[in-house]
Amino acid sequence: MTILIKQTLSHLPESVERPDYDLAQVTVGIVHLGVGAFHRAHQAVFTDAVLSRDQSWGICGVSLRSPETRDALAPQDGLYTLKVQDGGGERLRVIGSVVEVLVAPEDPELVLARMAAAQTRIVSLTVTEKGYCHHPATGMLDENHPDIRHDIAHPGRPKSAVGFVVEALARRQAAGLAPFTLLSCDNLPSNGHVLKRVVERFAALRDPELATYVAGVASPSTMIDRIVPATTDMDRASVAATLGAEDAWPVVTEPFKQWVLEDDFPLGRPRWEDYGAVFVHDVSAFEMMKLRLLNGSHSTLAYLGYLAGAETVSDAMQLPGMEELVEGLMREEATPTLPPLPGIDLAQYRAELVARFKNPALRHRTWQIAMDGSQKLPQRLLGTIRDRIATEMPYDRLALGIAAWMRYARGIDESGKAIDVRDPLAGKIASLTEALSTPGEIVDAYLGLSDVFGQELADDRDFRAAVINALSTLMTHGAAVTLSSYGRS
Ligand code: CS2
Repeated sequence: MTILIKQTLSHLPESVERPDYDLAQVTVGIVHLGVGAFHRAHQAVFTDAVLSRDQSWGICGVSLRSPETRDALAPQDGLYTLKVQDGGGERLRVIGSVVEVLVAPEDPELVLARMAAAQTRIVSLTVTEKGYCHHPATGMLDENHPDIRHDIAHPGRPKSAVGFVVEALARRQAAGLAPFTLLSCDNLPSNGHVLKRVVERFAALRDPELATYVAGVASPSTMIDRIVPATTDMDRASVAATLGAEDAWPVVTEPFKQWVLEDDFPLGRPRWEDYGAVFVHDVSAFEMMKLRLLNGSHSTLAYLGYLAGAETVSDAMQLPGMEELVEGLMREEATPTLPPLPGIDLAQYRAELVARFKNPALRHRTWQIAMDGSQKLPQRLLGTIRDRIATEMPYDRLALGIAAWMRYARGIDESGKAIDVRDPLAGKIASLTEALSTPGEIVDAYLGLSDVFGQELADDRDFRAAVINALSTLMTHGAAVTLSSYGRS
């Protein structure tokens, strides 16, 4: 079978959408750090649409670790297929906006050169929560992080996203260029502020003059939403069958997509609003809505679902009691903590979320969402719990989500089998809790992780009691039985 390349575009079936612009005219305007499936199913798609009218916004994607994406896309002229699917069917579209993929560890110099080039006006990031090398509980740069220490010692050969951004900014300063706009697209509250704070601190550790330049960088916050499971071989086979050409790395996603951004791009930006993005003055209320409703319930259902034997989110939604738990968590516990969102119908948003989670066409593994809980739970569940405590309101379902993470992250499932826990704190958690057996001891060990819980929450006796209670139920009855108690009687 032929492969997906520029020359095969004209032979694809008519139903497949493809770039309607001249790929040869596209130049790089954006360098994106973390060119994974999420970026390729979201920002790269909005940008692809913009390229029809303005070809100066091509994307240079950078992988900070592995060469896999580059190895897949380079032989395909950067082209890949987006497969959008739900129970009602599927649509295929070939995306041409990622014009180049670089692998940072292979050639950090080339990555820095692209970032420092005058034509690069935006550096965007999807590097996941842990990629910010910050303390999740406080948002401050973790100055002892091994990659940060490395990048301070070797600024010209960085490893971390923070190190790349600051070195590229230093080169722009030296060249007399204005800074690019930084655009964090990760699931962190005030992601632009978090990013700005860590890069400013890192720059200050390097040199005060650089810190002054970095202080002037624009770093708008964004809320970004689309569910994008990891691509499987089955997806590859099904895309190839429809295309009549092989695509080494298509991405599969849902029809829904949302992008809300603050409009602060001193060097200009693509007109993403022409294709559905929304520009607002302050994005924080939207971020909070998404993190607390979508991601908070996503994590809760991932831990409980995994423990109860559900491989995917849609399977987990079929477990007796799960839908009621998720609905109750969102409506009764999380929604009252949200700031006002004029023009947003939260009941409709929640109903849409439940339908998205139930999308049977997406095989989104609970294991995938369960990753990096120590980095995710502070903004997904713990902030909500803090607000509930402050208003003296109950938070049983949120506490169950935390307890389910604690049960999961110890690394043994309900039948005694090992769980492949992926989390920067996995080793620490295993060694802290290994010898413990009672829910009280286990919860206390976890609460000692100040990077996750901070001090105040760890000291809150009612919170401790609520989590112990939930963990004890989980340990005694298992996740499936615990969940079923939420079912409608
Ligand atoms: C998920 C998110 O993996 C996870 O932790 O909760 O990636 C989620 O699918 C996206 O935020 C949806 O926009």
